[in-house]
Amino acid sequence: MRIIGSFVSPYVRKVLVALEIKGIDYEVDPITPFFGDDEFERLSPLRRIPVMVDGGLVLTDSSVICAYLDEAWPEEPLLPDDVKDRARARWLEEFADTRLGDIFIWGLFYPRFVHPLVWGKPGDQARIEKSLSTDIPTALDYLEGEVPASGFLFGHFGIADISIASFFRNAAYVDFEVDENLWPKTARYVRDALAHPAFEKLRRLEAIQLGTSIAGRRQALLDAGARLTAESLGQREPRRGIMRL
Ligand SMILES: N[C@@H](CCC(=O)N[C@@H](CS)C(=O)NCC(=O)O)C(=O)O
Repeated sequence: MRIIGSFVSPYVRKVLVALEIKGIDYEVDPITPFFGDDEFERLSPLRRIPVMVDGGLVLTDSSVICAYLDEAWPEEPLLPDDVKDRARARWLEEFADTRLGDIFIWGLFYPRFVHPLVWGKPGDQARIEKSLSTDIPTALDYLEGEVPASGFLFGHFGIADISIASFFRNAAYVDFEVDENLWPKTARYVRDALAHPAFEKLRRLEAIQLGTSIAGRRQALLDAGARLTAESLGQREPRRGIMRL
């Protein structure tokens, strides 16, 4: 099982948490999508991460990959048992991937962190302002009505919890924390979800990915216990994405 994509991507993290929970062995090629080569583009026609390669099966999109993992390895299920709960879990996964992805990644993490790093100039400041003043508060108001006061959604830690929590890790990387006076249930829920051992294990690897120079990164990740692919689909020069940028 090969996962292509940086440890710092919320969508890659979602897949890796699912693999950890299910105890499936995997190797990572931790590339940033903008640095993917021609072979990456062949595997990922939208030039997006994560990509999963399992023997002859190639999948992109974190939700499609997690659904495959859950069907092929049904132990430690990611979805709840009840059919209506399953439907709601899928909706919250979709809400997280689409809306939280838009406001926390494209509206905050990308312009504050990725854009200056990859393209060498500041990201869209007006977009950051709009995210912080309007979009993020509105999404948190919604989540505050959805998440439980204790424990996780639908009784056990699953795909909705993983999908939602993953975006708050990236938010924290660009100094955003949920205000517990305004959204106390969400603040507690996110804190507890990100403290799950699978998220915690990955956080240590993310710290290395973020804090180590490119020259020493591979060895530092290996020393920390990451299993990396022998070959990488990364290249030196960035290319524009084809979906947005
Ligand atoms: N719906 C996709 C979204 C994946 C996604 O947007 N990944 C980002 C990295 S966090 C990416 O590859 N962006 C590059 C681009 O859009 O060009 C999924 O769930 O996997």
